[in-house]
Amino acid sequence: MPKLSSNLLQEYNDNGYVAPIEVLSKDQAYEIRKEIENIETKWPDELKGAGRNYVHMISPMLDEVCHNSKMLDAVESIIGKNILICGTTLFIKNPHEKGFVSFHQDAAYIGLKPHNWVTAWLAITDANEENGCMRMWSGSHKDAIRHHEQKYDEGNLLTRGQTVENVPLDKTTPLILKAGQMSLHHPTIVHGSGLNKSNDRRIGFVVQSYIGSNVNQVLGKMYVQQARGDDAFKYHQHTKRPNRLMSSEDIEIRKKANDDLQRIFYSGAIKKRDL
Ligand SMILES: O=C(O)CCC(=O)C(=O)O
Repeated sequence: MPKLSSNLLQEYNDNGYVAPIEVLSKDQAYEIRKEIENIETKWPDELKGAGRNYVHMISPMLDEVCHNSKMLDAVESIIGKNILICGTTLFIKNPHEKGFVSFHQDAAYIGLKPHNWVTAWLAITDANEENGCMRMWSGSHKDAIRHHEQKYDEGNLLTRGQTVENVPLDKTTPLILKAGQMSLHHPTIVHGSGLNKSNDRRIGFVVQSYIGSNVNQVLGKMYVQQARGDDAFKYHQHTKRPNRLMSSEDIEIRKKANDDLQRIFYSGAIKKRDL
């Protein structure tokens, strides 16, 4: 199936997100889960805290996912044909842990301008209300950036616990996905997610985000890969794609990229914390 249909594109424009979009089979998603868990077992420190970012730089399998044509076709319908991958994040919630994501707008702290970008959330496991799927406040992307409290609260998977307060829960929609499906969301939609109350992990692999090549990073430096088209603007550092798991060269570049990303995430913050 090529690009997003006009109905789905309309849905994205009206609601600020669109889902589900079929990307991988359940078995392919399971292979990715095994890859993530293999890295966690063999390199236990690599995916912790800030290490949950830029995993596509050290794993050819996760890199390949970012270049998946079904994802890129849908993304192209939204941001046009010159597409860069400017980051990835693993949002993992283990059972019986206190992980959650406060309601926030990505554009409030990511520093990417103009907002010609879109975030792809790929379910590696099923994501549902029991295990803490994302909830979207439909239509909230049409308003301006809201005030975010910096709460630094325990269990919050966002660096500083950025929070839009008083979100009407009854106006939010759970984004239920099967393993292998993805959602796309707008830079300014208010969204968050609750606790994992199931007995299994909830794993999302998130391309955060796909950006048009006209998008600059106004808070710091970003490391990108060309996914489609070209990059006439040359705002960002281009990196090569990994050709084997955890090569020392890739680990080193990823470390630099992560250090720079932390500077972006903590830009203007009053303090830092160990996630
Ligand atoms: O995975 C989650 O629960 C939240 C992810 C998120 O906030 C995002 O992808 O922008």
